[in-house]
Order: sequence, then C-alpha cells, then structure tokens
Amino acid sequence: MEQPYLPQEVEQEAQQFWDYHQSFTVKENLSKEKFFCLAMMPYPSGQLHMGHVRNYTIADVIARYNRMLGKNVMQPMAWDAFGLPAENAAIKHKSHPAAWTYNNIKQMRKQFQRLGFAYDWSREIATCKPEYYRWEQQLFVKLFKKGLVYRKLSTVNWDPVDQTVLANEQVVDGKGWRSGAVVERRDIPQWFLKITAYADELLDDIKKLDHWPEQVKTMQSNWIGRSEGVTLQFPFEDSEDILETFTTRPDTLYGVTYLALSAGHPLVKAAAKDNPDLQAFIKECSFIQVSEATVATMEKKGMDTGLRVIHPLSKKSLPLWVANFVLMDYGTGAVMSVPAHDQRDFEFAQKYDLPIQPVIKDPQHPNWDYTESAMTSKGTLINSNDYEGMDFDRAFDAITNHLEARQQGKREVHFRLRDWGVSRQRYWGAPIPMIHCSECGPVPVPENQLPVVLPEDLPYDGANSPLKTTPEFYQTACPDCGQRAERETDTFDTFMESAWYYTRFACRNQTDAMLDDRAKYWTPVDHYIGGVEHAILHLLYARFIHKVLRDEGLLNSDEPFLRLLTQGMVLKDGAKMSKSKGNVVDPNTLIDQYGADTVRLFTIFAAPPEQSLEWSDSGVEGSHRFLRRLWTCAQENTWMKSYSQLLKDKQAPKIDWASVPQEYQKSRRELHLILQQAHSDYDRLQFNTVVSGCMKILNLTSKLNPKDEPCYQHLLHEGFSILLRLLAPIAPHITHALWRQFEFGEAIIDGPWPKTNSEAMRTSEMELILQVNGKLRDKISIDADSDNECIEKQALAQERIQPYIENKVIKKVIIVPKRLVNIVVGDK
Ligand code: OVB
Repeated sequence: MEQPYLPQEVEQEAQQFWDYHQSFTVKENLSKEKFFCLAMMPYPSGQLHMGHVRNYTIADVIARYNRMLGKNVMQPMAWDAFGLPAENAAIKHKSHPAAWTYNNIKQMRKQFQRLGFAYDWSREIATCKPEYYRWEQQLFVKLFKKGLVYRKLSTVNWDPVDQTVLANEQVVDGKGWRSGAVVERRDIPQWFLKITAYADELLDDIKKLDHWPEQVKTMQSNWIGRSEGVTLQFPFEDSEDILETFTTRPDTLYGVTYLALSAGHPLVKAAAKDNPDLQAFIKECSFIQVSEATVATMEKKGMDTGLRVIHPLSKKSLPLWVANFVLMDYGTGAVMSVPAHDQRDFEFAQKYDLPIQPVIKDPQHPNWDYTESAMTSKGTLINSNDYEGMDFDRAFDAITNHLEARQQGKREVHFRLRDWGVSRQRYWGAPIPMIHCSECGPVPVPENQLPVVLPEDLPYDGANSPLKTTPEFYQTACPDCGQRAERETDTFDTFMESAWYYTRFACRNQTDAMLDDRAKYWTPVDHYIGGVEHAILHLLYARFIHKVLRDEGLLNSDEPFLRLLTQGMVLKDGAKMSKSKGNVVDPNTLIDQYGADTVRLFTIFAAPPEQSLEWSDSGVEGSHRFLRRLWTCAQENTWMKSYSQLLKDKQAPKIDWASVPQEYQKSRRELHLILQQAHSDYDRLQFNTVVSGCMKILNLTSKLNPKDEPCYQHLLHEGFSILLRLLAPIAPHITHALWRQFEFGEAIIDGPWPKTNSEAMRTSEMELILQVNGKLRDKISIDADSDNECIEKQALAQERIQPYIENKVIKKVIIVPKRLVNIVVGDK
C-alpha cells in the first residue's frame, strides 16, 4: 500500500524527533566553526503574519544550511515584549499589558514550533522579564557613571485633557487619540545616551561591513551625517552680542543676504519682548511638530526681527529673520542664508523679496536663471573680492584661515546624529534605574538593588502610567543621603532592549553578570535577517551598544552583525498586506490546509529573499503539488531502502562503468551540474533557484527506470539523496521523513552536505578538424556526446571559418565521426 503524503503527521513526527533529541540545543564547541544565525525578534503582537513567516523561514534556511555544512549553529528566539502596542491592546481587550503579552508569546511560540524552526528554545528571552532587563539597567548605571548618560529638557506631546504625554503615534492630526484635545508641546527633563560620542567610529566602521547591503550602509552614513565646515560669527549692529552660525559652504559667504533664526533661539525670545506680532509668530511655530522630513516640504514662513548683524568680510549690514524651517536642535539654531546657492534660502528669499546675490560660477551652467531656483553646485568664486576666481577648496581654506586669524571663525566637524533620548513616559517598559533626590540630584540605583522591577499587578486604565500614581513604586530613599526621594517613573525606549539582546543569548542562564566569556565565543552574529524598516535606528543603536560593551571588556569585536540580509515585503495584489485593506493571508489557515513545509517552500520559492514577494494562491498550490509529487515518487521506489542497506554493506550491484549507457552519463552529469549550481545559489542566498534545481532533479529521476539497468538504480538513489539534502533546509519535515524512511542516514539535519563529483561532471570532449572545401581551416573541441546537428551548428559558428563561408552557399556538411567536419561551399 502506498503511503499518502500527510503533512500534519510527517511534520509532527519530525518535530517530536528534534524535540526528543534536543537537536537544536547547542553548546560552545571549539572544534567546529561557530555560526550564530539570528532573525530580528518579533513584537509579541498576537499572531504571526506573513512578513514574520518569511523572515523566520529565510533565517531558518540559512541556519539549517550552515548546520549541514558542519558548523556549530546557534539560532535562538526572543520576544520584544515591551512597548506601546501592548498598552493599546490591553485597553482594547480590557486586559493588562502583562497578561496580554504573555498570552501572545504562548500563541506565537506554538506557531513557531509548528513551522519547525530550528531554535534553541533553552535560550529563549522575553525582554519584559526582570532577569533580562536588570542587565540593561545595570549597563545604564555604568554608563551614567562613565558620563555617557545625561538628562536634558526635551519636547514631548502633551495631552492637556488626559494629563499625559503622548507618543507620536498617539497624536492624530494634532489631537490626542483618546481625548481629541489639541496636543501641546512641553519640555520635560529626559534621559539621553551619548551615542554622539561614538559618531566617528560608527561612521568609520561602516567600511568594515563588507556583507551589508549598500543601501543600508548609505542610510546609516546619511543618518550620522558628518560634515566639515566653519562656525562663523556675525556681530550685531547695535549691541555687543554675537550670532554664531555653522556652514559647510564658507565659499558662498559673499552671497549671504540675510540670516535666519529658529523660533526657539534665545535671541528671538528677547527680540519678541516688545513685539506682539513676533510673539504670535513664535507661538505659531511652536505648535507645529517639525521633523526634518517635514521641513523639506512644508511652507516656508518667517518674520523680520528688525535686528541687524554685520557681514564678517564685507561689513555690510544684514537683516535677521525668524524662520519656521530652522530647527533649534540642529547646529546653532541660526543659519546664514545664501539664496543664490541654497534652494531653501532661495524659496524664502523669493517669498519675502530678499536679495539674491550669485557668488559662484559653474562652467556647467554658464547662464543660470537665478529667478527660477538656486544653483547649488560648487564652482569658481565671483563677486567675492580677494577670493575671486578661487575654486571650492582654495576658497574654503582662504576664507576660513582669514576668519580664524581674526577669531571670527573656527573649522568644525558637525554631525547630524543626535544623542539618543531613551525616556518614555509609559508604563509597559523597563524602569529607568534612577532616583531623584532634592538634595543630591539624580542618583543611580545602587547595583545591589537592581533590578528595579516593573510591578505587573498595577491597575491599568490606559490613560496614565500607573507608575506615576503608585507611591509604593516611586517612594524610596536616596541611596546617597538616606532622605526621602522619588524613583524615576519613566521607562526605557524599547530600542534599548533590542540593542543588546543578541549578546544575551550566549549566556542566557548567567545570573551573576550581564555577559560572560561565552558571549565572546558566539558574537558577532554571523547572519542577521530582518526588515529594511530597521535599517537605521535599530541597527545603529545595536552597533553603538556593541561598541560600548566592547569598551566595557564584555565583547571582543567591533561590530555586532557580520552579514545583514534585509528581506523584501510580502505583498498581495501589489499592495502591503493590512487588515484595513482586507488582503491578509493568515499563516495558521495555510499551515492547517497544506502543512508547514508547503508554506515554507512557497515563501522561499516565490522570490529571492531581498525582493518583495507577491502572494499567489496558485503558487502555494504549486509548491504543495511538488512536495506531493516528491512524496509519491519516493513511495514508488521503496527498493531504495534496501539499496541504502546494500550500499552501506558495500554490496550494491556492481556497475560496469565502461559500458554504461550514454543516457546514464548524461543524466548523472546533469544531476551534478544542478548540485553545483545549487551550491552557488545557497552561497548567494538565491534560495528560490535552489528549489528550481530540486524540481529539475525530481524530473530527471522520474524519467529513469531502475529496472532497466543497475546503474539507473544507483543514479536514482544518488539523485534522491542529493535532492533531499538540498531541500532539507527549506522543507525540513518531509525531507527528514523520507531520509529516514529510505535509510539514507540517521538525521538529515546533520548532513553530510552533498558534494559534487567532478568525475561525473567531466564531459569527454572530442577534437574535430574543420575543413572548408577540403582545406584545413580550424580545430574545435566539443562534447563527445554531441549529435550531428549540434556539431554542424558549432562548426558553422566558428569565427575563423566565417571568411570562407561568407557570401557563399553551403552545399553540404560532411561529418566524419570523431575526426573531421568538411563544409562544402559554392558561389552564390
Ligand atoms: C518581520 C519583519 C520585521 C522584522 C519582526 C517585517 C518585514 C516587513 C511586514 C505585515 C502585516 C501582515 C502581513 C505582512 O522587519 N521587534 C522589532 C520588530 O520589528 C525588531 C527589533 C529587532 C527592533 C509584512 C506584513 C497583517 C521581524 F498583519 F495582518 F496586516 N513586512 N513584510 N510583510 N518586530 O514583529 O499582515 O514587527 O524583521 O519580522 O517584526 S516585528
């Protein structure tokens, strides 16, 4: 009786096997090469979506492939368990963030197990557990002591009705999401990590990231945004005050026609004292949430302050404006405006009728129209006095030297990167381990009092963080003076947890320290897989913390992730899947219907990992059909089991290699060429074409009839054993089952990885003499199996033959087997 393919049974059995043998539980092993494979940990949001399935399938394929290559592979899993979504969901479902989170983890863990991912579950981490975040708190305290942590006023969204701080996502059209009240901006003290202290290294080390996508490296580098320029001084006309501003284009200094200040600049506040119009304008600016991205597109607005400053070179008097596009956070909150050579300054000048003075000539654009737009390229200086005719570099140096000599300027390197604000005024997060004492100021919680545990049993109504209203939590004593003091009630940004979680897997059970030497063995992560939405912040924070941990002596490498794979989106009908669009495909339903192997196979086969994947129901069907065919074809060849035994006992029927049919040699050669291609596809992460290769092998082997010749038996057996192993990382259950059923070996997960046979791939070439009308013209070497049609085609295609056959009629081609080709031509 033929066994039908029952994925649910096959999969359960394989999973039980791995479970029973603890197949994916690993230890340090110095005799093997280690391989740390990690996919970005999920938010435990409820159920896996197809984006997750794709992410974790790709990672699992990489992990299993490397294991079969013989490496010591660790693939762990964690839950990014803190954060606002848990708070929101808790409100919606009238439960508690903790209960909701733990329940989701349970559900999603089950889904992971059903998908058969090769995780070392003994290393599982939930970031909301004190046993995890205590080390984050300890690190924060260490950094505080090192001066890498500070407190600073920072603006938040304030809901005046709910009396609470709102996250950006909770502000909808400028109004609070629950109260509907117009959101105000408030400055409150918040904690910052000095990531800027590592700006240089974070930028320089991008060079070392040989196996990261170029695009991600560019994003990192732009985000850090190093620029070399000059800080210059403009003295006020009517006072001793000085206005400082930073520019990367001192060569355009003679083109400055006005200066612009941020509405938050102290000088503007002073100027507004007796100027109600200006006061109103400042207020208007302070209501809009200005991010850098909006600055580029928003309508530029401004107002003349009436103040004037003096140009440091020309000594001309220049007006000073307030402008909504100048951000206080960047540079000095003041910019020198060169409307002829900066587009933003140009638009502003146009709007307010300020002069536009060209000072750069670019031979590429000799007749630039300065009423249309700014000319932003570099070139030769004009209208610039002593600096006339200089190019950018010379002018930069000459003008800067001149100003530096008069103490009116200073060369400086600026970064776009800001320090990392880690405070969140939220409940569901890791408590920031600080105590505020009215005498001693902020004092870190002493290390022996860590962790500061987040109480999980506080009543939660969603409006405010209960930490702020629970005296049992916030009342404490100052560790320094012993007086009554208050705990910090803010919690960490969840990017704190994800910035170091990969290190903790290495010593998940270490209770005395954040990390031990095992972290040095396992890190850096050899392959990191995740969505491109984390290309900037998460990766930058992780790179930063990695360097911090290295400097603490806890790690011994410079970068956390050797290789990075950014997977593409999962789309349906060309659009992102989303509940509101109603185009969601649910992984659970698919696994129920087809089994995990089909779901895995489809997500791998449908597209290369870095490209977007278009969902296709017929594609899923096709993947399933292939697995069924593989199963059936295997069951039709039950003799393979005894053949395996014979091979093992070296009793397999002898093959007379000298006289095997050509057909056999051709097929075997094809098999090994497919294998060779699959090796290179695995290395290039083109897993979709590995699947095509597997399909080709199945086609090839199904054509063979093992009864015809003992050599076909041999080939079919070999073909199957190669096919199963190539497919094993992608569809691990069915391949596990068949491998065992036919006794190819113990567990397929342990390989050995199939090797190409160079003997099998060698073609016997033959050398042929090429004649035209009986005269020797060339020699060619071609496959000995080639038929006459093929020989003729190749002969006629030879370059050295062309002059003799061009403009002639080919009358006939005579082929003397294994010796020569004679092309007989005549005139047209
Ligand atoms: C999924 C990746 C993500 C990350 C964990 C998503 C790729 C983009 C989404 C969405 C909804 C769908 C169907 C498909 O980048 N905890 C953080 C995190 O991102 C990571 C840490 C390290 C900062 C979709 C998609 C719907 C990983 F839900 F019903 F609408 N993408 N493609 N398709 N966690 O849980 O259906 O968000 O690598 O896996 O993602 S996470």
